[in-house]
Amino acid sequence: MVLNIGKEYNDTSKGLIMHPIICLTPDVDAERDTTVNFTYVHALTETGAIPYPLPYLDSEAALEALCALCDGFVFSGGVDVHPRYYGEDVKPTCGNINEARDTLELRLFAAAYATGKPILGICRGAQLVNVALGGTLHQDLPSEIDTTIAHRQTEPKFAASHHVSVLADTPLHVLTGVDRIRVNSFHHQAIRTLGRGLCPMALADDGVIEAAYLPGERYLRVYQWHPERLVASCPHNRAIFDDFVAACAG
Ligand SMILES: [Mn+2]
Repeated sequence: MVLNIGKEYNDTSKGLIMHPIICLTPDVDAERDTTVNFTYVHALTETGAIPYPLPYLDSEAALEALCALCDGFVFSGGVDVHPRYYGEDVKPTCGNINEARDTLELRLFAAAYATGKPILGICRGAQLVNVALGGTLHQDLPSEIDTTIAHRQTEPKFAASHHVSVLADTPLHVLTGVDRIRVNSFHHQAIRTLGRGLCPMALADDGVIEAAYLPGERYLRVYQWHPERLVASCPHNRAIFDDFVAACAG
């Protein structure tokens, strides 16, 4: 919620710090009960934001009203998006699907996108955002591309396991100033074709799109890896959250 008390509230030279409220998508169970993963909460609070875990809302009016109150949106990791949303049948290699979560997040995306406020997608969240913008996914990366990279790493989730190349002239390159970042990786799906307007921002060495963004004024960035688990160990991943939270506070 942006308090309407003017620019002074966000003027750090006066020791005042803005804490943007960021809507965080949860996992949804069969009862429509929701849970959030603490690592996202921690990354957001570490970088100055206040996470608001989204409940399952079946009222579109409530969802729109909530979007008006929040300063930004994080679409979090989780199970596979139903392939019907990109015009495919479910292949045997597709993983678990959560239709309630698909419904909630696709509704949220539409309402959030309409506000023009910053959007960050992580792992499933990257895939969800891509599909919401008309893109498609690999239903099962290991069986659909030729790769030697273990995108479902066996290392602990806080450990980086493969490199990505950061593409020149992208926001991630401007932000980090480096051409290569080591990232963690626990996904068996990935973006196959990019949604409307999305541009690649980082690629794995096998060509998998590991990050993408919308050029222009709007802040919409998605990451296939989990920067929220690397904020303490990697300044580049910390910068991803710092930058997003600053955009939400702006
Ligand atoms: Mn990967």
